[in-house]
Amino acid sequence: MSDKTIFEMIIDREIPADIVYEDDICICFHDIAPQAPTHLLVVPKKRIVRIADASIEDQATLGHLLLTAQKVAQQEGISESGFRTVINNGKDGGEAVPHLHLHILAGRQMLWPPG
Ligand code: IU
Repeated sequence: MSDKTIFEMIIDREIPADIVYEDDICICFHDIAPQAPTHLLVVPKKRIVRIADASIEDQATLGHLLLTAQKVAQQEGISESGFRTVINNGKDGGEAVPHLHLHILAGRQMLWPPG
């Protein structure tokens, strides 16, 4: 029984995903249960469990996730109309998968406060 997260299995191509971008540090693919017309996840290849568990050694990786969101937003044509980035952390934050990931949501008007 593998103790990999579902995202590590996607990174290792053990399960399929609709991948739109990949480099040495992260991968980006469409969320399987989209909450907006465009819903992408940017996932570091290094398994940082959640933002609360990140350390100073992860600083470059964390910055890379945001710049990847910028790049993918341009690539996917959602940069001009706008998009939202979200990181869910822990139970009250709505985290379901214990492998850090940045949501990119776009294609409809986002609301505030969020649900
Ligand atoms: P969360 O921030 O941990 O709540 O987000 C996990 C996301 O991972 C959620 O939006 C799921 O729809 C998504 N996801 C996925 O894209 N593919 C999967 O196989 C599984 C979850 I499991």
